[in-house]
Amino acid sequence: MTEAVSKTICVVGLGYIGLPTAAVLAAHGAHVIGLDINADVVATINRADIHIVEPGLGPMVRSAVQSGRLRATSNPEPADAFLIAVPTPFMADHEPDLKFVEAAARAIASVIRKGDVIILESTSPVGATAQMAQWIGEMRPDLQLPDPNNAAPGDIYIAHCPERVLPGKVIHELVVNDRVIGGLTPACANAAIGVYKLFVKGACIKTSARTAELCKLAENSFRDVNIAYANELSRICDKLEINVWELISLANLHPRVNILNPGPGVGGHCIAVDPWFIVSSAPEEARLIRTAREVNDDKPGWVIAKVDAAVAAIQSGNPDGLKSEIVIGCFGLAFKADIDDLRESPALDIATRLANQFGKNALIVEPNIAELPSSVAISGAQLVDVSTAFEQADVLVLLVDHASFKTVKPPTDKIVIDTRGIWIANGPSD
Ligand code: SAJ
Repeated sequence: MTEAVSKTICVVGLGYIGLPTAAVLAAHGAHVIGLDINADVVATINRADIHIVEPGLGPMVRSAVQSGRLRATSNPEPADAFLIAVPTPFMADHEPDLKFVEAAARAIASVIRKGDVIILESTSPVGATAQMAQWIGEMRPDLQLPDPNNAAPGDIYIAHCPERVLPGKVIHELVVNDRVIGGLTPACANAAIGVYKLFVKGACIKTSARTAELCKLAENSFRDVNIAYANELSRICDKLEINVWELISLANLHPRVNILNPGPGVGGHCIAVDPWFIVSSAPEEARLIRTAREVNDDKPGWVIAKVDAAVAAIQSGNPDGLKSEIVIGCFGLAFKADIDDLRESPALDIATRLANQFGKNALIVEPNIAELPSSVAISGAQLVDVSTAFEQADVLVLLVDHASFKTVKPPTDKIVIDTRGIWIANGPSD
């Protein structure tokens, strides 16, 4: 892979990772075909528009489409390289579900030509890249697959290069982050490096596909374990009546301590999911990783218990009052600050449970969405602005540290449950 201008790259899956990657590749001179099964997504992109919120993405997609360097389709077309960025969720038993990877691999198989590079970017359990190669091989018995046990080169190159970008900073991190590039064979890794060199300014580091797979899972599990520590501390502090935010800021003065922030739980399609892929591969060994997942998954229930206690306190102060008159304000639905992504969001989980209990008396403030999700019980709640919730709610539950929430102060006569530590003071001021 040399000149970007002569290369056609197909990005499979135009979601939170695929679309920015497609746009960045196009901005660096590649001809990009975006492949997605969703006709609405394809139509939106071909209108030079976007269907997700990510800073800087809109203008980039617009110019990529208008310049003719990016085009979306639902029909696989030949390309020099294929980057697969489809979801890898888990099933009810926490086992990884590779059905979207399989569908993507089978979809592109018929258009793969000798010399093509196929890269799995989706976060995957160890062995998934080899499995993907097998699916391609089943569809294309005419192609010699790369084989780590066979010195002869394959007809195509297959690699895993996990995406590592932080939602909210995707456009920047796509270019500057280092990439771990794991080939089924060293030749596969080299070919994949050629693709990333088109747009990555960070280092492109070569390894095996299996190591790259576990590397990504280990990164996100590291963060999950550390957030679990913060979440556990917040429960300990609550029990001991100590301000956890003050405690953490004091502990972090130690030069080798860096405790993360407690919250309402851990969300997103990555950190709340990926550690389970390690647990599933090594259940006996992954004890800490499993416990961290459980600690973080328990946190929404703990927040609900706090709301229940606040409601009980209001009722005990007003025995004639009806529970149905109590109004709860939930601030934030996204899985983290300043994005619109609700996937695996603990805030959405908590707000949904409160909507189940309080119906239209559950007021939701989420500045990044125009309407409440229709598919969940939360639709019985009301989407309102900050001042309405401040005025009408008896209990204010801060769930997401959106920038716009940091600049407002809740009324002092309301009960505040601040899961992110932005409305409560850091400790004694004098
Ligand atoms: N969170 C806390 N406390 C913290 C930090 C985060 O409660 O101190 C919560 C957030 O509110 C959110 C969740 O954790 O609910 C995850 O947020 P995040 O910002 O830690 O991570 P993601 O999911 O947005 O992105 C992560 C990143 N991985 C790491 O930082 C190791 C990113 O680099 C990956 O590319 C991404 O996962 C991914 O796609 O795998």
